[in-house]
Amino acid sequence: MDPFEERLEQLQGAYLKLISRPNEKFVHSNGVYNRYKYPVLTAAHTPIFWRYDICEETNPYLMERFGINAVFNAGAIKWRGKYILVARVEGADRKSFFAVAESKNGTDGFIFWPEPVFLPQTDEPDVNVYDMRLTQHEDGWIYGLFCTERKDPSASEHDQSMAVAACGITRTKDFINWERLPDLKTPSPQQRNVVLHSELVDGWYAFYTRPQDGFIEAGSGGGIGLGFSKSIENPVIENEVIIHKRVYHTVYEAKNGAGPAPIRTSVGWLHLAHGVRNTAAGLRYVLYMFMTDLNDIGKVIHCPGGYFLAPEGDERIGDVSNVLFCNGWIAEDNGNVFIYYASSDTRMHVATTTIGQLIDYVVNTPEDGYCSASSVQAVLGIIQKNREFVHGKSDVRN
Ligand code: M1P
Repeated sequence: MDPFEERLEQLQGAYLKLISRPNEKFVHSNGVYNRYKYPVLTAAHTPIFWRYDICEETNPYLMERFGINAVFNAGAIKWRGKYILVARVEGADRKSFFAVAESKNGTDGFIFWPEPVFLPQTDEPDVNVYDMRLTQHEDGWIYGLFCTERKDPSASEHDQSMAVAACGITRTKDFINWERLPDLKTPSPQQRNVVLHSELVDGWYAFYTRPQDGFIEAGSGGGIGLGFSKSIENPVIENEVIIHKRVYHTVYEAKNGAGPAPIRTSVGWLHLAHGVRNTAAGLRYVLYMFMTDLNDIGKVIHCPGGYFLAPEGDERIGDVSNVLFCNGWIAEDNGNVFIYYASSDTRMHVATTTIGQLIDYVVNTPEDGYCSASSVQAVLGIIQKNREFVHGKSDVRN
């Protein structure tokens, strides 16, 4: 066989094997969710015809012409019966863009649509875009809020890494045509991890924000904020209130940020967020949950202590190791929930659970007592309850 043809066949065979591989739910679970054996999206899931010029005349060695480095931090939505991910695709050139992938069952078989998203620019073109949060809004549009990044105009010539992060906004009805709206204006110098609430609040658009002083450090930006804008076509937040702040010696002491748009349940809004702490090995990103009041979305009514999901096994390793990040989940009418999370800024995974389990987790997991003695009290509480159950009422220290 012609070596070009042979190589092409090899590439296509490996790709088809990858996208048709059934996923397997791990039997072991903490009772809150189930992880799956294989990532649902990786760089290798991107179509061969994005990366290779498959014409023998112009690419006789069948070389990769456009390298894809990673596929991660995807927004998620169920649309027309399909599980849709709008993934962050990062090229070998470090620039990210968005691309839509769909699956019939939500846990495997994700296939990218033929072309990546063509996102229009604003009057002030951005350099990098990433981490889209999708919101099916009650106004009828599907919004995608993402981080838009530009070089810091105040950076000196010898500093080529200072950047300004802001919240970009786009909307669509078909995931093919995307209308770009002006970037969100807020009192904070920079913003990342901004999420649009799915309902209007007294006629206002509600945004979860993450104010930050600089590009990396949250600085005086105290945590996850909430702000309102009358208009989405000219989005301006005048006042930003911190609803879930960073706290010393928690999993979110260095930074935190909202994940996907919260899910409405009968008892409150379920939030999934990421928390960051610093370690000798660098930053560690985990996912944690909290719940806000149905009638006052700025009021946190439950917050389990500690993390909900943390990097495990192979998830620990990647371009930015020791990171879990989530900006997409899907809640179905039957109560099933698909949590799409990325590991180490490299690949996408799924975990499945139900609304019932998430409510139970959020309501009944002990809150963080902010000291070791409280942790011991929490464990003693469980031990005491188990003793009562097994032996009838008895003192915990017997
Ligand atoms: O590298 C980890 C994550 O870092 C940023 O998140 P945050 O602003 O909360 O620190 C983002 O760049 C995110 O994309 C990335 O996964």
